[in-house]
Amino acid sequence: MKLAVVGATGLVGSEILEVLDEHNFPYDELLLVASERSVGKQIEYKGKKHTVIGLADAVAAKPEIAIFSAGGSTSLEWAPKFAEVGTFVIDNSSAWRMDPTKKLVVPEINAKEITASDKIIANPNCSTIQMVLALEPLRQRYGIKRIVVSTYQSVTGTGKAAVDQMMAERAGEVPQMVYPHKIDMNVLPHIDVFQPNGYTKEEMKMINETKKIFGDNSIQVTSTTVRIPTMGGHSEAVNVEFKQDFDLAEVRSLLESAPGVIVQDDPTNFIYPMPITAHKKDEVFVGRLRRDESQPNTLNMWIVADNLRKGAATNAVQIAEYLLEKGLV
Ligand code: A2P
Ligand code: 11C
Repeated sequence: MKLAVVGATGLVGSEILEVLDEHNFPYDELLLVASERSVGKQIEYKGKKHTVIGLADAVAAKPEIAIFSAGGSTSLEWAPKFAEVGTFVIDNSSAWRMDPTKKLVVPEINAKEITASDKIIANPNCSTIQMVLALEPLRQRYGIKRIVVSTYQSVTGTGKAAVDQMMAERAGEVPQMVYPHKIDMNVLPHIDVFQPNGYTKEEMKMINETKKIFGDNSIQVTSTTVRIPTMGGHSEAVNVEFKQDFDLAEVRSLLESAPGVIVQDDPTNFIYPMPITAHKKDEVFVGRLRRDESQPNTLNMWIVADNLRKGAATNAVQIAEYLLEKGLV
């Protein structure tokens, strides 16, 4: 089994390598792929030196699986070339997510939709993944009418250059500006580009991807996505209106038994999810569970996950694991 990691030199790419190692993902050959700038560079991984190769050489090697995290334009151009030689592409970019011919997969929710002919499989946006994973057991039990979400997102979601901007500001150096404003000691109500309807692209991703993953266009979703000067994970305040009333103790127990979800909800002991504790963890953490007393059938919750893990690398590796488990590869 040949496995390619495309974008292996990037933030998500290196997280993918870490998760593959932690999960003991089985492969015979690992191809590390990046842009022409990095071709020939040596990367030490699991005690072995790997030489970075370019995309054309990677296609020629016909890997069974390629996990892509090299941006949308690379995916648009290259994913079909891999698919043509029989590779399953698991793509972290937004390039294919809303294509009706492509599956948008969070394994715990809808991996069973994947068939042998799904050669390009889309990994959802990080802020969408953590929200839908925590909502899924509640959706199954009560049905969802409407979701109102506000996010508090880590600078790691933008990439390495954004981390560098924040750290340079913190050190009193002149930063290379990635954001249109200072990020340290600040909060930006702006993630990705503004759309004609006044929402940002990140907000529209949360709205559209949620409906696609749940396979339900009747769910109403509205979103405000915000960048905060933190690392380690994205946080979300979610207000969800169900179709039926719920019991708070049952909500807690449904979440406690949901795969990939950990409840951290003990306010008297100041226990609730935080990016600092979610960092480097594969799970999604949920807390601050409480009834919205302003309207019926409505719950408030706080959801945190490492955006580079379950929001990107872990979810992609889990899709690859599913392909192996089901004998699709
Ligand atoms: P490179 O390091 O050679 O630029 P990040 O989001 O952290 O900046 O990482 C982006 C990743 O995508 C890097 O591994 C980067 O490689 C890779 N990448 C960017 N553009 C291309 C491209 N045109 N072809 C292949 N890989 C690319
Ligand atoms: C962020 N959610 O935090 C973005 C990063 O569509 O995969 C991931 C963008 C995407 O900035």
